[in-house]
Amino acid sequence: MWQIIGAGAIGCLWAANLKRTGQDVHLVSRSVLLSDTLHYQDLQQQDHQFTMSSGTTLINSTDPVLVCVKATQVKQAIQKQLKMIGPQQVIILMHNGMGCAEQIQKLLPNNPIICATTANASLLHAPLEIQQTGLGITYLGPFNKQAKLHKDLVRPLNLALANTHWADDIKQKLWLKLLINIAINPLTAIYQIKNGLLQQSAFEPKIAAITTEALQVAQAEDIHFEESELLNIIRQVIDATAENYSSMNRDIYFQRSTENEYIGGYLLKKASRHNIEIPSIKSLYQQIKLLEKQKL
Ligand code: KPL
Repeated sequence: MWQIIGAGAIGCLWAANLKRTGQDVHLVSRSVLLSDTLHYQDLQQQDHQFTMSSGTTLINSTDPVLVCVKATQVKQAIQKQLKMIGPQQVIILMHNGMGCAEQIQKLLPNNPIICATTANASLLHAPLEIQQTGLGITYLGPFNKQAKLHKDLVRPLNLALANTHWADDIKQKLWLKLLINIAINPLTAIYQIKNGLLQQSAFEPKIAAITTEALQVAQAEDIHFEESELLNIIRQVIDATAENYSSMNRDIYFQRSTENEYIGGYLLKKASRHNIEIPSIKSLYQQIKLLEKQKL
């Protein structure tokens, strides 16, 4: 059985596709869900319904736990389930941004911790009502040495959502996502625009400066990308998601807290450790912080 913490767009997307492929799922949400039916519309606009086991706590201390809450909520979500989590239970963290695995390792020093990143996209229209909006690649990889024994978990996950792979170099994959997120998310949130508007030439020097700074930090962390290649990837993501609003854009729009601390904030912490100045990223970070405060 799979236990999924987080009944948001990504948690429900995995729940639906695991159920679709005959796998057992228990969904853990922050508050009690009023229905036990998960409504799922796939990319072919086919509607599916699944009867879900759900609750506010995990139901066993052995089956793997897939954590699909935002970076800002990961620590709290795990703390809430701490008594239930067994010493060998696998914890899979799937969210934007970086820095959560270190927090969870402190809470659960002996558990296998797997980090994951997905480019699958879905929209949560209402509780337990989702629509898949994009197909993408998912990587899982070990954060600690205990996790290296659990490579087999990708098989059932890949059955649920194709293009799910094990990556021994998960750190590289997470950094790539971070570098994409830092180039797209804060700008689209500050200017309240769709990703596609970043194609305008006015944003080119901004994106270039952000990328150069972020790459300096990556390099200091022994993560290497070719700058022109990375800019190409960022452009491709902007084109592929042109009609979408980034997650940070939506968070600011709906006055929710953002993943700023785990994207720009993470880069700033690493930069300061290596004595690197990253003024463009610092400015984006501060502007997002200000926008977050304005909601109060
Ligand atoms: O991950 C994203 C997000 O919106 O959080 C994309 C679509 C890649 C934009 O950065």
